[in-house]
Amino acid sequence: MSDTIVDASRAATLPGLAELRRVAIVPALNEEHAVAAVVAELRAFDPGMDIVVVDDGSVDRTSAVATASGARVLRLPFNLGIGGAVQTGFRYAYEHGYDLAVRLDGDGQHDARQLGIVIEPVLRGEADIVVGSRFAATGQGYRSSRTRRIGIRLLAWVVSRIVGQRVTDTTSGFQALNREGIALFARDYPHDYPEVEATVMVFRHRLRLREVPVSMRERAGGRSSITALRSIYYMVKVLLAIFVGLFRRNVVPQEDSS
Ligand SMILES: Nc1nc2c(ncn2[C@@H]2O[C@H](COP(=O)(O)OP(=O)(O)OP(=O)(O)O)[C@@H](O)[C@H]2O)c(=O)[nH]1
Ligand SMILES: [Mg+2]
Repeated sequence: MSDTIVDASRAATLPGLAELRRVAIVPALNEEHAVAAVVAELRAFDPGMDIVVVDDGSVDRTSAVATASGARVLRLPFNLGIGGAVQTGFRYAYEHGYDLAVRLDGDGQHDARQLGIVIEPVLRGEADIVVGSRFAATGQGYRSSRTRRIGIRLLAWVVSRIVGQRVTDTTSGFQALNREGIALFARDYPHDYPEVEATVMVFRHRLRLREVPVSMRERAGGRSSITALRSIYYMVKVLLAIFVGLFRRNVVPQEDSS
C-alpha cells in the first residue's frame, strides 16, 4: 500500500473535516457477518462520523448486529433494492443537515482506511462527488470475473463518451459527497443497478465528479448478487436506461424550503 493511503488513513489528518457534520451511509442486505467490522473500521477512521446502516429488508440479524455495534439503523420494511436503500440513506443525510456523506458497502469490500483519499477532493472544494475507482490506478487493478470486467470497461467507455470526461469505474459504491451531492441523490436516485445511471445524472446536473484510485477487497463471505448471466442482463438494462435517460428533462435540485 502506498504512503498516501497510510497518511490519509485517519480522519484526524484531514484539515477541515472535524468542523463538518458527516455521516457514513452503509447499505446492507443480509450482512450479519460483515457489518460489525465495517462499523468498527469506520469508527476507527473517524470517531466523529455518524454511521447509518440501511438494512434493506434483511432476513438475518443485520439490524441487531449493526445496532449492537453502535450504528444507527434504518430498517426498511421490505427489500427495496440497492438504489432504494442508498437513496434512503441520502434522504436521511439531507434531512438531518449533514454537510458530507460517505457511502460504502456493508459487505466489507470497501476499506474505510482509504476514505481519506475519497474525502479529500470534497474537502478541498474540488468535487461534489468523489468515486473510489478500482481501475483509475495504473498497474494491477481489481480482479473480478472476466464477464464483469468487460462489462465494467464497456460501461465506463460509454459513460465517458456521454459525459465528456474519462470515468473508469461506473459501478463503484465507494463515494464521498458534499451537500450538493447529497441533495441530488436524496431527490433522485436510479433503482435496480443504480451507479451507472447515477454517474450520468451527476454530470447532467452539472455537479463535479472526480475519481480517485482505491483498492477493494474481495467479498469475504455471503453470496454475490451478480452472476455471469446477470452481468449481461445488467449491461443491457443499464445501457438502455442510460439512453432513455438522455431524453429525460433535467430537474436541478433546489435546497428544500419545506
Ligand atoms: N445485491 C444487493 N445488495 C444490496 C441490496 N440492498 C442493499 N445491498 C447492499 O449493497 C451492497 C452492495 O451489494 P453487493 O451485492 O455486494 O454488490 P457488489 O459489491 O457490486 O457485488 P460483489 O462484488 O458480488 O460483492 C452490499 O453491502 C449489500 O449488502 C439489494 O437489494 N441487493
Ligand atoms: Mg459487494
